[in-house]
Amino acid sequence: MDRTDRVYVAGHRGLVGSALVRRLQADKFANLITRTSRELDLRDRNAVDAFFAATRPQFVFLAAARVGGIRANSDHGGDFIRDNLLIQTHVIDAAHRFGVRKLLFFGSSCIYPRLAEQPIREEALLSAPLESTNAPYAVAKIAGIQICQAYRRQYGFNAICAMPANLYGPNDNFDLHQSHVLPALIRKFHSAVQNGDSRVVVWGTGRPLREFLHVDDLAAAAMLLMQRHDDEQIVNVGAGEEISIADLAALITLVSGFSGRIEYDASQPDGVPRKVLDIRRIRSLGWAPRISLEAGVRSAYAWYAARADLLERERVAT
Ligand code: GFB
Repeated sequence: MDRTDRVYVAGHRGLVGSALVRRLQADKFANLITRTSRELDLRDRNAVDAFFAATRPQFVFLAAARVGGIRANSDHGGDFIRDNLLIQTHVIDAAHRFGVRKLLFFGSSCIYPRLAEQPIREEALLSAPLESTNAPYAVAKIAGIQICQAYRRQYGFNAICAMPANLYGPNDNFDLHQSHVLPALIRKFHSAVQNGDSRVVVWGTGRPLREFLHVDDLAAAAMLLMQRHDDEQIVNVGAGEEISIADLAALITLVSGFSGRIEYDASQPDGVPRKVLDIRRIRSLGWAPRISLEAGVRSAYAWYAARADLLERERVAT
């Protein structure tokens, strides 16, 4: 991939897509192609074909997806499986038919079995049952992997797949019903400090273990995979470290300066008990995570704090 190549970032306003755009711009890529979902609905096959015919991208980062946290997944499983199947089928198929040289598809660590051996190796895929709270989303992402692998074998299409851990960073979704735990807790603790509240509610038991990767680290990994990985084997991208939800809440307490108490709402689901990726494969390609969880949480908290009022006004307006 060269600085003059036409590079399409699908989903450029989202957490992953916006990190890729920042990285590509910093690396002086001059021909980036982006479309908002209003300009181009990737669930519409004819619109996707027309877009590829008109713009002829040479490289594609497929970061467009319907994503959300544990509640959004369990309450809207139909939307998650339908939209993701449509988006990825249309984009991968059009990329193949319109001569794209290489495509990178982003999956998720939730593709792995609920009780996979930890740290989770890539070979664990499809070896045991999935976690029920996000099975529709996971099945869609697994289908995306299979499409990439089948197109490589049948058509020689160079599609590769990255499986990130739980991501966070700028342009995350801070909506409390839709979001993942890290942005949700940033927002809850920030608002408690602002309002002088004495308690913050954290969902579940606090015991589940999760691995959080700053999205700028993922963007660096994605660039490396685009340059160096031409293989059907999927590649995990994680921080290689795990933390309990209770310890994450303690970290955000420290960062926010909150001095009240934390209450656990056990009526909310815990999801998988543990989810940490084996990252030996991506490490062997020459990548390592650089942003520590504490530094990343501090910067994500500052990013949110600087925009909290604006984000709230936008929410009320929509
Ligand atoms: O990040 P999260 O929503 O998703 O939740 P998963 C992680 C853990 O944090 C769960 C707890 O045990 C939640 O109960 N938690 C505590 C909270 N407080 C909160 C809160 O205020 N909001 C949220 N959202 N959680 C997702 C999948 O699973 O992981 C997706 O559903 C995707 O499909 C994503 O794969 C990476 O890590 O459980």
